[in-house]
Amino acid sequence: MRFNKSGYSNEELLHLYKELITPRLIEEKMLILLRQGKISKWFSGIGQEAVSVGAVQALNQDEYILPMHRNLGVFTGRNVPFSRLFAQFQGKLSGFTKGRDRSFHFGSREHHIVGMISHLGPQMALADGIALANRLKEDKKATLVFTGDGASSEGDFHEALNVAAVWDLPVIFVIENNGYGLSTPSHEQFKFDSFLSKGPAYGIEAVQVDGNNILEVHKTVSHWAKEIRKNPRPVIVEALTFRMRGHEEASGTKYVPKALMEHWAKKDPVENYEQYLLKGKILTQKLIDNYKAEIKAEIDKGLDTAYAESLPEFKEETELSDMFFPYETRAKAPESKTKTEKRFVDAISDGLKQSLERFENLVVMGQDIAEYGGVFKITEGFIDTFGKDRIRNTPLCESAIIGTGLGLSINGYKSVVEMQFADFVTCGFNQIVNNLAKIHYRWGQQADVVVRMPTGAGVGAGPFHSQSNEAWFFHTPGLKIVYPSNPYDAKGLLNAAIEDPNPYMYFEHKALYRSLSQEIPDDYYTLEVGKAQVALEGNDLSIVTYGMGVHWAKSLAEELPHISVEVVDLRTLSPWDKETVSESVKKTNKVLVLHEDTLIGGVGAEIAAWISEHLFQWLDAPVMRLASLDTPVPFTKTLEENFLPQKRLKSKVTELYDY
Ligand SMILES: Cc1ncc(C[n+]2csc(CCOP(=O)(O)OP(=O)(O)O)c2C)c(N)n1
Repeated sequence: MRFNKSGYSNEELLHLYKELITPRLIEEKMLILLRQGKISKWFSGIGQEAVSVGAVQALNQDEYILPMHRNLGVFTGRNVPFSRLFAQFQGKLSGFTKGRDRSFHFGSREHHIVGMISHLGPQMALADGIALANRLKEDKKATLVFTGDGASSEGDFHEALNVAAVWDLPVIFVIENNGYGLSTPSHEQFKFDSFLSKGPAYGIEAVQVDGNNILEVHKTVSHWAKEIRKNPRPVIVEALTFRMRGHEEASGTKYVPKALMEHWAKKDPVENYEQYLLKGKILTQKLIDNYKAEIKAEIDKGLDTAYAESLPEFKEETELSDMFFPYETRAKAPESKTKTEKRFVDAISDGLKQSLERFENLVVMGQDIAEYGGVFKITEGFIDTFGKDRIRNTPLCESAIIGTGLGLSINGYKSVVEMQFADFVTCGFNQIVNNLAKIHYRWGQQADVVVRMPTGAGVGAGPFHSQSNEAWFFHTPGLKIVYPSNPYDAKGLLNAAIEDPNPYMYFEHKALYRSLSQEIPDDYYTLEVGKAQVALEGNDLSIVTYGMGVHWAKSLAEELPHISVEVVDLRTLSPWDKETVSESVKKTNKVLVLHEDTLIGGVGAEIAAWISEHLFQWLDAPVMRLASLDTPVPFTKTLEENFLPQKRLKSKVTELYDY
């Protein structure tokens, strides 16, 4: 291995040496503890330390770095106290996740580290968002994210690189190519020889380094960090390296040919650098001994502190309240009383525009939303007022854009992400349910992102442009869900969702966009999230519903004047308003839960179960449900009309009334 120390002082060379041996010494200790059964799982980075250490040492301390599962050197390089690091590994309170997530699955804003989720690839889009925030602030910072060669097969890899390329985001994508993804060798993972070919493919630069050579890694990353701070753009750095131990300790390395192991053993990053420094008389055996003694003492001290701490006590209230960034939603009244008749679609547009005026750090992203104004024209004309930096046309990649939203949030921005149709959220599903929804619970990071969801059927658009999919998110702890049924609520709830630094799914029914108008305040206002509304008062029975269901219920009530129907519009699905529902059920003693989404496992199932359990003594009839058929949404009018529940509503309500 050839080292080139030109440009480095002896002090710098020794600093890198010390940084390089630190993760190695920690790992050696961890392996002993693992054998003693004192820790449960360990993902070893032995053999790969020069990549993490070289990279983290090349960045400034206030630049974000996004490590994966073998990047211990990033944490030691950012001076994360050992006691906290070990407490984290042991699931203790003084770690970073209050015992809620394991190993390296955490971030720390203080250390400008954003840890991974198990799914690997989604990490890369977060780097895009962080870098976008840096670009918008013009603060000349670089961001660095790691990925393995295995994870490069995930769609997220492609999406994140493509977005970074198109938007010239200052991100260093370090691909640690260690030849295997768990047991799968590279030739079964991809068909190309080197990640260098990915550079031209994305229209960006790509370089390759010997990932076991600390000076080469450090020099290359330093060079590119300087370059992209000055002239923002992404770069791929492929680091060739090798994992000397099993994927995780229990899985072993039997699948690795012996000769390959021996080849890489000779290239050990720590030993080679040590020998180089010894030969050059920059390092002495005495210094090595001193360094090692000092680090080992620190490790032992950190371990003692971590072991002395008991496991966190379970407090249900804390577990639940930590799901969200603490924020109280209060309704804000409009400043003046002036009102204008607005369609549903215009109310959303109005709210979004006023939120953009109010929050200078709000960025709106979506497909075709800039010059074109979005397929539903909600952002029409916005670029003239707010510019293309804040009203961003995105490539066609829901996952990367939602991940970018989270990255923006980490770096101080708010975002609204428009799904062109709610159906397409499936392509960004992982980022929503595993990243946005869980990040605050895991390590206290807010996800200040609103995902706008043009939803619903009745427009002859078939199975992939008509779905109601709120139940997928309703089942996921950590998301707030609002679903307005009228223009007034649409504007007030959108503003409220944007103000709140927590993740929101905002459902807007396409069939209401241009069919429903109402006088709404001209000024900015918000509505309280989590509050239902009695949309129609009645005494004989309650219909608990939301969205289009509110309109079906109200028109049926007109059709059946002999039945006094009460309609409860939930407006917010997560959290839903149990109090208003209870009051209504206690008054009418009969209840139908109605929604446009399909029946099985729908939102109505939860509400009906809750009513049955908690209001049983108030009921004069079984809790009934009505929803769409359990099929995809059909295209042709005659089929779609009968798929939807409206045609069955009259007989269901009559059945309930007669019970
Ligand atoms: C989406 C997803 N699929 C599968 C896994 C299981 N898994 C964890 S790590 C890994 C291999 C990753 O290989 P690579 O990206 O090369 O990183 P390395 O472990 O070699 O450092 C696999 C298959 C996972 N964590 N996430």
